[in-house]
Amino acid sequence: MSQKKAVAIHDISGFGRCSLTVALPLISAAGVQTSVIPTAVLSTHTGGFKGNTFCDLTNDIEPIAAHWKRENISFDAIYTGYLCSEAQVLSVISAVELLKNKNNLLLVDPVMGDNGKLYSGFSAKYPQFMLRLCKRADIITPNITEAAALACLPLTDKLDREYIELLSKKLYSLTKAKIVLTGVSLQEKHIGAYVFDGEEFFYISTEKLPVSYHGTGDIFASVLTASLLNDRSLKAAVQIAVNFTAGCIKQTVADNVDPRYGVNFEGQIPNLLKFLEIK
Ligand code: PXL
Repeated sequence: MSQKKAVAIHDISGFGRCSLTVALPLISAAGVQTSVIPTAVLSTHTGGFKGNTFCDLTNDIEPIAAHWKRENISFDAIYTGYLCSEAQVLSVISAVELLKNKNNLLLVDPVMGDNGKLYSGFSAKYPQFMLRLCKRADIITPNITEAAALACLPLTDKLDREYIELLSKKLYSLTKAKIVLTGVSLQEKHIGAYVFDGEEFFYISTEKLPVSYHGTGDIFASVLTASLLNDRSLKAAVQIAVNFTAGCIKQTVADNVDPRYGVNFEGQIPNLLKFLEIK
């Protein structure tokens, strides 16, 4: 069997364990040849450090994809994450149009916000640009804040199955992508992913710890991509991503480090290989 190939399209935040500094090691560790289109270079992510540097690579995105196309380079999966601006989303859509075919997977993590708010720097119009990319996706992995912004639905204080399923169905009707809602907590001590594949719903949860770290969404989506490329079903891949992310968070609580430094996924890579039965 030939080795699978993926391309991760994210920024590279030099410090802070998110975006490409997470996607590249995790998907590579899972045995997948992982290429990257860096969309920007930042000194750190934007979640809590002050005065980060920012070098925008929007103008390189489409030419990189066009070069690969001329070289007949193809991918089994395209995985996009944090994108810095509306113009950058449009460039990524152009790159996707060059790299997507009917056999490969496009997984879009529409990173835009959390806890009811968009991240700093994103305008109220930004979610509608991200929706255009989501419409090309096979799978999307929003959290509740991102899902509500994409679907133009108000957020509710009382998160229950009825709301989650309404939100998922609305997003599915807008995108026709499988919806993997992340960070869903229906009971105080549980958190997990609520999935709608267009036919059925399933919820895969784990113990919820009273902590919040940067980059956990990137770990989840990277491991989901890696597991799908290791021929796991969507259900099995979500289970692996939930278990792996929970293991990273547990380890980081034990490490007791600054939450802006991201989570210790490095120490959990042996578990990823175990989950994927890679020897
Ligand atoms: O983890 C998502 C992410 C990636 N890249 C940058 C970010 C964020 C989230 O805030 O700021 C630059």
